[in-house]
Amino acid sequence: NKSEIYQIKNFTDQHYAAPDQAKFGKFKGKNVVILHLESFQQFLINKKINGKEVTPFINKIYNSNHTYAFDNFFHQVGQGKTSDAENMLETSTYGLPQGSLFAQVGSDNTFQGAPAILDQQGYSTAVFHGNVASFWNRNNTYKNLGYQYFFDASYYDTSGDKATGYGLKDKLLFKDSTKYLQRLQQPFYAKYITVTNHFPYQLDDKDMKNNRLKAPDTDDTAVNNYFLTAHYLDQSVKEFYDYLQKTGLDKNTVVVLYGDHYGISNAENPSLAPLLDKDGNNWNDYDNAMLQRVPFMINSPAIEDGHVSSVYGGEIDVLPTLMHLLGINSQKYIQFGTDLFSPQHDQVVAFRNRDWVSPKYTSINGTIYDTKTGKEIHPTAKQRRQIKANQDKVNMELSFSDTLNQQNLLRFYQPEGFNKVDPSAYNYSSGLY
Ligand code: GP9
Ligand code: MN
Repeated sequence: NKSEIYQIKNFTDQHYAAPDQAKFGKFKGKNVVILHLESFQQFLINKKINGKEVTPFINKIYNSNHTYAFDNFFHQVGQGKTSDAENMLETSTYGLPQGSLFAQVGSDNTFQGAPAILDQQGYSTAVFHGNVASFWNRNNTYKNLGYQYFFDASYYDTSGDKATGYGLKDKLLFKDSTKYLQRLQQPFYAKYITVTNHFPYQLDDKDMKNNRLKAPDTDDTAVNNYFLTAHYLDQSVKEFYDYLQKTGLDKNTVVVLYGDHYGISNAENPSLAPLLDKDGNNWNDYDNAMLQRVPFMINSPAIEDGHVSSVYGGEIDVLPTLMHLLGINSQKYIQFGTDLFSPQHDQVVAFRNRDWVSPKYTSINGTIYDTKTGKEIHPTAKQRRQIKANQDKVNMELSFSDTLNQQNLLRFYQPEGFNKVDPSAYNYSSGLY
């Protein structure tokens, strides 16, 4: 009901983390490109297989002094997978305990997320994705998020060998969408959702021939092929960067790269383990949790002090982080994440099932581990208090987020100066002109 929204706002107010003033507004007015790297896990970064880097181009970005990268950044998705990741990044609220938020409430929900916020700062907004618009109910949800344009499969030639299971192959997505991107009014907020590095990790014969990486030979075919499609995705990203550089767009653009969720499941992790110099025969819940790390990078020529930060965080934290970099105050919004660069950033990372990771302790299935060593902890009374405080916060934020979205409570909350999204304003089949 209506009064709960103030309780929730009170909670997010108490957890608000003020921006680091040195970074606030650093990218004001710049274009933003979000590169959603499908099923891309952190272990791929700087990884060599049979003597060759799996993702040499993305590694270059990761290691560049023009990049703020994170190596303790976790995905936090539930059953909604890609769509949960999208929801967290765009709104800084969690997916739902069951199913996909996009699919369950996306058609009617009130959102106060990135596309609408940036639109109201003068940005044009667009999504590029090579699958059909109805997948994950994106066609409806994006209207409520306030996306002006959605270039789905119908905008590209996806015939014959141009697509794999989930749509247009990534290299073609980047190539065939430039004609739309170049017509977007600047500054733009553009999201690319890649698909080729998706289970079952298939490349056709031609792409296989162009793939110089030799797959590992574990006992699990999906694990082996994962490295090949990740390598393909890396080449796709490079080709897109070549375009940005050729057109000069790179100079006034910030690129955010992130992995949406795991590509290798917990059941397959023991087969993956030897490639990560770990013992698959002594594999436990803690090991699975540690593999939920995904890349998060912010790359721009405007960054000169880039480095890899070991701050703990997750997808829920992206929106306030990005808003602050763009010089937009986040305080009046209801957001469950906090700015990764803020000294007050909360490093307890909630998983959708209420497990959590923090720099010191990790709680999985009721067992507490030392995050650094992986050793099980039998906590002292003092440690128990800290662990309980972390767990309480995780429970509270997940249940507040669920109440907010399941009851569509943002319809009762109007941040000052923010205009409510009118979904009927958008028609995605009419194109740009
Ligand atoms: C489909 C793609 C895959 O359009 O985004 O979604 P996933 O299966 O990863 O949730
Ligand atoms: Mn996905």
